[in-house]
Amino acid sequence: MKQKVTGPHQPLVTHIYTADPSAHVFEGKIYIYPSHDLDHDGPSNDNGDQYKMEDYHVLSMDNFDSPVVDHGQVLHLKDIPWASQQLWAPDAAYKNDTYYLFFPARDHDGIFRIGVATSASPAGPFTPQADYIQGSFSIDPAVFVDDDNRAYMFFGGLWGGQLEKWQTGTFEPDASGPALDEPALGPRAALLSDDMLSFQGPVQEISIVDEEGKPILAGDEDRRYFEGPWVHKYNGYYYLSFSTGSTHKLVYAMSRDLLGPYTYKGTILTPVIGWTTHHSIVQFEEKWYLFYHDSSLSEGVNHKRCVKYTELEYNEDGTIRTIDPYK
Ligand code: FUB
Repeated sequence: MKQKVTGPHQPLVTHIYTADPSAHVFEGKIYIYPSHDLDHDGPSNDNGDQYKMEDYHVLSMDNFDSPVVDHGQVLHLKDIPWASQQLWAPDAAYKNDTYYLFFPARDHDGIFRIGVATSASPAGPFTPQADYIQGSFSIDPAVFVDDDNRAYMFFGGLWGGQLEKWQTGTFEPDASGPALDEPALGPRAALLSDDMLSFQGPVQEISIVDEEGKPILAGDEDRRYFEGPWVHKYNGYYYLSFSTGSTHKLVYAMSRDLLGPYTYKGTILTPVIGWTTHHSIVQFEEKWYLFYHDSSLSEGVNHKRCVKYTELEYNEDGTIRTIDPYK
């Protein structure tokens, strides 16, 4: 299935609902690994039960003037032995001549875990491992392969993503988040093993601080971490970008060290149509691009989203220019 791209801030495809785009350049082309939103009219709640996705498709483009190719279904819930429901935001990585698809899903106890599937091709299909990554939890994996070829997974999301329930290191079903005047929960990161199939190091919490080095607080909903982490590197700085959830922004923080602490810098994307906002940042040839989603294709239904892109620009000092998706 091929569809002509109509340009920046337009849906990449319209034949299915897509969200949570993780974009990468593999084999000289742009590959996008989105969630595939189910078209249903069931109720919505803060637990995210409306996001009941069952499979993944892979999209690709030769460049930004060529059609988008939908490579079809590359992985289905029924083929993942450990997963019971909700294939949420995935990411992909390349190493060892293999393409890896990392994805969250609820296990058979209803607890979000993160799994991995492999393929010889960036377009899939992907074969899942029999079990989830031991030690993984919560949602929204984003895998960053650094210049030294070491790969780290960043992950975690509040509310339906269950991050609050892991503050003690084990799953506490009734746990809630920190008090509003306490440091916000940060995303988690773990070093992946050389074969990319397990965690090689401990899961660490990533600290996000303000310009004075003070932790961003849980009540600071304009700046605190909510979900959807993404890490990229530009001019010697690591950039950690993420969704603020309840205030619907994509924001970012910068650090000289991959594992932080990260200093909060500002907003990348102002709120989109729909509750969630989720993104990735990728360089293609000389330019940088932001891939994101909104709910414009369904005229505002939160769980019927569409993936879009636009160019992302830096200021001289490395800060990112704020993008308004509708200007
Ligand atoms: O698509 C399901 C969930 O919604 C994702 O995992 C979150 O990042 C949010 O976009």
